[in-house]
Amino acid sequence: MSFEEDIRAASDVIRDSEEVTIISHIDADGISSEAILALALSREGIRVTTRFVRQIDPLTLDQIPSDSSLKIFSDFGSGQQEMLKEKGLDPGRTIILDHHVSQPAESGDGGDFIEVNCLKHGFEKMSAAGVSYFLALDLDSVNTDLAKLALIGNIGDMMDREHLRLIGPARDILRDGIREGSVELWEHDLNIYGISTRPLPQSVAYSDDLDIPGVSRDPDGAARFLERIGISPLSGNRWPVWEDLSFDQKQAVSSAIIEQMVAHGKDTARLFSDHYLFPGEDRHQASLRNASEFATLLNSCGRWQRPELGGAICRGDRVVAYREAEQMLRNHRSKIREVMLYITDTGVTELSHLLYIHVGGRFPDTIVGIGAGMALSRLNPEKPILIMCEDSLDPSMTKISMRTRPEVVSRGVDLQQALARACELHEGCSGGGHRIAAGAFIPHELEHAFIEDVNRIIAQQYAETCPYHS
Ligand SMILES: [Mn+2]
Repeated sequence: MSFEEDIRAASDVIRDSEEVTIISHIDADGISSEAILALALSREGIRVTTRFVRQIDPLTLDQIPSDSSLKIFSDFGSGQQEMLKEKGLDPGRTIILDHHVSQPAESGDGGDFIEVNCLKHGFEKMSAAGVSYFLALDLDSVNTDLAKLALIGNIGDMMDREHLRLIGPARDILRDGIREGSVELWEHDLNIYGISTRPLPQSVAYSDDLDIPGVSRDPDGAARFLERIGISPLSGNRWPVWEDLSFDQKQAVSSAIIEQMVAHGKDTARLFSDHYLFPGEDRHQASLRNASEFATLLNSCGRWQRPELGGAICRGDRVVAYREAEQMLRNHRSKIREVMLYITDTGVTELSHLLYIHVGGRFPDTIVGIGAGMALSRLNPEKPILIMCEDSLDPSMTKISMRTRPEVVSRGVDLQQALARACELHEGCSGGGHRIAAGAFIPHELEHAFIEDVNRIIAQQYAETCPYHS
């Protein structure tokens, strides 16, 4: 069946239902995906209840009511079909909307869930929010106003990072958003994060993708660099954000950065990327004014066990939920900074093909991966980083998070595959994710062997991509 036919099969079942339970993931993609589904289904007069969970496992599956409602799993489920079957979910009354690698039961028993997975149709650069959006559109073409939420989910899952723009069906969602008026595309703009909230020197200094001599990882150097081109703090000594600059000022900054990079022989291939702006959002609520910062806000809600707060913001709450989420975002940022500083101060252990560190129970396991990603740009960005911590739900288990950079992925490294392969070698391990960021849960006592395996598998990945590499 084609992607469209899979969508149609799912929407037919939904139309015939009076009551739906959505089970969604707690990250930005899961939260926006849930909001798209809940809004679209409510518009059809369907009663919706939602459960947000961190991952699908026997424990979280117990939270799902065993009533007659249609169950929709979003942002997971494809890889857990056997478990869903074991838990007694009726395949004919269960829809899976996912974009992760599908693992139907080997017996062929259990692969009969109603599944819409864009990855199966070759759409690698679309997330669950994208799948949910196309489903919403199939229910009613009026749902194009949900395009904005779909973009947030896609950006939250970094679907734009490899090509520095959205491609494929995600690009069609973007077109809907622009046509509908809620989205503005800034094409081929400077590849920095925080264009609506971050003081410019910070934004330019901490771009993951740019290596600008004298500027990168040095906000003071970045400030001096900007002042030389005539960009200076506004009144009250506050630096403008990228969004505040005029077209000419942006041109001046971009040219100066190119000049500086070229003069030092740096690769400028990742200098520009697309930005997705939301002009309808208030400037005083700047973290909602572009897709990547909006996604960060949703992620922080999920990571601090308040996904429903993110859900309320997706549904339009700009007062109570927004205020609380902003507070959470501030806390989120300072905690991630603590993780990052802990990693850089403590130092990592370096193996031939990865860096690793164990942070024990010092930090919430929901943010260590992000902290590791931030630390990576200050360590040896050539190698992926693997961070371990205690699993908050089960202290006998270790949670593993891995992060790397787009250049490393383009050389053949696939973290999702590396962790999945290592999990196959040991009992009681489970893992998943994406090429650039992935995670796993393993029994505490396997840590050492597991890391050695991951290191060896990554070495193999390099060898497979570049067989003559010495
Ligand atoms: Mn996702």
